[in-house]
Amino acid sequence: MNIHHPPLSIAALAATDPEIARLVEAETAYQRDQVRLIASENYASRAVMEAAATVLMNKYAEGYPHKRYYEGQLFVDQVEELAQTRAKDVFGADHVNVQPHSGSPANLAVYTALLNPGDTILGMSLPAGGHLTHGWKVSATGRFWNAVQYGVHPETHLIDMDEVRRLAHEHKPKMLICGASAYPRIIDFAAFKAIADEVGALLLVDMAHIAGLVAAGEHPSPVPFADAVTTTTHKTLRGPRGGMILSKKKHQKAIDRAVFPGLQGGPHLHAIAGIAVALREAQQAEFKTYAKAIRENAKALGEALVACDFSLTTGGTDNHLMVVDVTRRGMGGGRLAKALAQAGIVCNMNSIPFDTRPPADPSGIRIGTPAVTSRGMGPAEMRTIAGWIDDVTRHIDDDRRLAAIAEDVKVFCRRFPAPGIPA
Ligand code: DSN
Repeated sequence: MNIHHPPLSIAALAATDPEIARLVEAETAYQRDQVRLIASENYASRAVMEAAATVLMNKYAEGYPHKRYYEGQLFVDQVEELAQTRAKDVFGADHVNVQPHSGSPANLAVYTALLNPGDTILGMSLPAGGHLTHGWKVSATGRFWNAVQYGVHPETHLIDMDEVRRLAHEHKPKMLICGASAYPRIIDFAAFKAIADEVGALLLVDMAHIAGLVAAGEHPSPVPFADAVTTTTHKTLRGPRGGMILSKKKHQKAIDRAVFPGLQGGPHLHAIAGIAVALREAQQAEFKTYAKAIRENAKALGEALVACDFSLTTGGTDNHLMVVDVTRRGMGGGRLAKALAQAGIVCNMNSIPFDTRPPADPSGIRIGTPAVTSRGMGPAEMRTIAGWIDDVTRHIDDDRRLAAIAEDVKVFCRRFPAPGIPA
């Protein structure tokens, strides 16, 4: 192959815009030198980054392959078709739309495709672990649709299927939504489908967090059960930032029309190329090993944290993340997340179900293992990280101690090169 592109370099950027170049370099070093435990983040491969940083960003291609509004689509139709074919292969879907710019627009597209404004939807509430776009009141989805929300059981913190069923029968939603941003257990899609069928509702599954696990068979697939499945492409799936909608054939037309021209103009072909590459990576045997390791690492990290007297909502994790109640260590999650960041360990504060603390300093932190697993870290490293988290908790006001941990973290991280980042 005659490759005209030089390896990714920021030499031209540095010459044209040294301020942005300096910030990109600083962020690169930051991503290299920190333990990144944000459950929704990852490290895209160099191949994905190269695909997303190409001349494909120069194209306008409104429409869909072979049905575009502009001439000159000699190659981009093939790019989009490759992404579609691979997505259908990886997830076993009838139809896929790879154009949504991210997860929230993908959800909005499904709503506008399959519902009328004002229809009733039933989704998981944000404080229970759901997502803004599942009908939370500050989101457009909570304003333009009549959103009813279910939560988790007050004692087990597991999704309360009795409550879901009761609310479904009481409110007769046109669409039932499941999928979560901060839920550490397996979601029973068959049970959601049964409830949707009982009340004649459509089922939307937002699998953004677990898409990589689903691709690798490490979480049951929602595809056989759902009318539509939305996802981002940059979390466990390890692609560039983007979104996809998988759906049953019968919804193809409505969903495609909702994405374009309903909500978006030209698709981001450079992102779609990156998605195609990520999906090719997800077809490889190595990706299955990776997804399995994400879960093993989450389990090891969770057990090590429990051994340090932290408690986990639901008592553990089955997937890539955990929500840690830190209050028994005498502090809130906001204060701990800031101190951890000072020590080179990056996560986010998170409410726990039925939290009585304020959102600015809730009871918990959310921790995920997709990014550290991409660096090749394993259970032994998870125990080291848990030890540092414990250490930070013990010395939360000691800036010198936090700085010393950050130095240790940096040395540790150098042993585990991050995909896409020069060592
Ligand atoms: N912001 C994402 C997350 O962190 O889970 C969800 O959209």
